[in-house]
Amino acid sequence: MTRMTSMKDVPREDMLTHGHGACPGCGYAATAKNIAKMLGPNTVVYVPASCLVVFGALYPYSSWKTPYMFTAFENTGAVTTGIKAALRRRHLDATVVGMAGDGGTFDIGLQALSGAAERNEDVIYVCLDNEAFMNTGIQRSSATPFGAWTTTTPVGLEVKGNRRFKKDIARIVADHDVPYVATLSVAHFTDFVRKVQKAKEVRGFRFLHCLTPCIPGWRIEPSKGVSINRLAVDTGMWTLYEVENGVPKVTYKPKAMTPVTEYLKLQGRFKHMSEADVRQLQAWLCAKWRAHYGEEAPSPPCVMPGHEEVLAHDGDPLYGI
Ligand SMILES: Cc1ncc(C[n+]2csc(CCOP(=O)(O)OP(=O)(O)O)c2C)c(N)n1
Ligand code: SF4
Repeated sequence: MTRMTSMKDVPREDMLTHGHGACPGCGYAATAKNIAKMLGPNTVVYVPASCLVVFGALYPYSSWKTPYMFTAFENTGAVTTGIKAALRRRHLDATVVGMAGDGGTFDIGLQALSGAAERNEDVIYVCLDNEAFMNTGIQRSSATPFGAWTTTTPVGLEVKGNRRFKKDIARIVADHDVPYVATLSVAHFTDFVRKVQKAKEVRGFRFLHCLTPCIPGWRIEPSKGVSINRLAVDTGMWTLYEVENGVPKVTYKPKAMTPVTEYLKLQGRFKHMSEADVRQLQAWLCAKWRAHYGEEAPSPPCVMPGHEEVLAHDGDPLYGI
């Protein structure tokens, strides 16, 4: 089968159309729209509680041109499974996709996600990762990066922002031995298109993990989302890879590692970070760089401070506030 590899091959018809209520510049909306466009009209979409449920369809209005369903927050894996089973029962064939936030995926929906992955259900699970529970007012999730301000990881005298490092959800899902897992960025659009197309073709459980900048949550300029996505890859905050039938492959490697400060300084959520915290985050990225790319991380920017001091607390994100 011919694969689409560039912007001009993307279908013109939108499945998530104009009239939705996302903030201008929302990376979540751009990603959902492009994925839905490539999956096409023969698709059933499920969205759990999240920004997308609010800006995409509030009864009696809807921006979806495909059949669309919403029930609850924690069950994307279970509901998509049920939709696929119902279609099969009626001898209908359609792509079934669930599009959930990071809170609904990394945290509250993890059990249903793991169940669907373990059963190798024939659905696509998309995680739109804006690195916090944005819809309810910017609370931390286990996708929130180290150092970020959120309303539940505030900036106090002793602790400044989130103390935990981001969970690697794509690796967790890949460890269920599913046919296809990939990480996506809209700033790398050819790679993005190819991965969605592959997910559409493969049968069994597919997981797409997408980095989606949030304007108020990241405290960024609406025009900066795509460049921030690109910087996320260049600094190692986001790695573009796929795992197909258990075989991992990096799909894009930056020529050089950009210091993480370039990424942090565009976003208000990091503006309080101390030099020690920035060094801590840089060290974590350097370890990640070695793990993903199988090569020594460059020095500079890689300098290793001690890890223990900052992580040695009782697990309460409000500790020390
Ligand atoms: C069981 C349950 N707990 C809490 C909520 C309230 N709630 C609705 S949306 C949301 C946040 C969703 O966060 P995320 O999945 O990251 O998506 P985003 O808002 O960032 O799009 C929460 C906590 C709910 N709807 N159901
Ligand atoms: S709050 Fe963030 S994720 Fe939600 S619609 Fe606005 S920009 Fe998009």
